[in-house]
Amino acid sequence: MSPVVGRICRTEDNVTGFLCDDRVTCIPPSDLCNGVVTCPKGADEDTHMCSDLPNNLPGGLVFRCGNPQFWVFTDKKCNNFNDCGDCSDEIGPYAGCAPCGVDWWSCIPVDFQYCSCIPRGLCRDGRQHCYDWSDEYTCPQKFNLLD
Ligand SMILES: [Ca+2]
Ligand SMILES: [Ca+2]
Repeated sequence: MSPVVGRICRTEDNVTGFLCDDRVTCIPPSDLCNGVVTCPKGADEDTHMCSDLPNNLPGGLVFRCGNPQFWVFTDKKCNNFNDCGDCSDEIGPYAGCAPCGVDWWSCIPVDFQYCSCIPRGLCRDGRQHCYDWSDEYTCPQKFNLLD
């Protein structure tokens, strides 16, 4: 039996995950094949599965970037970080991400690291993080949100 059949589950954080051999433990996809044993019996570091990435991974855990040569684990999609390198995991119809959450400010970032949201902690810190400077002039400081 293929080691990747019937491996899709839901983690405690409600993301699609990988089911360990104990059929109980559900781990985030990005814990797979990272050289660190996460499953009780080490199924997340299975030699065969990890030998030909991402082809031997359960398909439901892989997101193909705009450039199909690149891919990310599905828990890296819509996390506001530019994991694909071209932001295709954060912006556009294939990613299908929700708007920025409350801890994030929506703008076009100057940092390559982000795509369409920056952490609110970067607002009003005296440094430009949005092309339109809205992080310094428009974004309310976090403690003002409840005013
Ligand atoms: Ca991402
Ligand atoms: Ca800033």
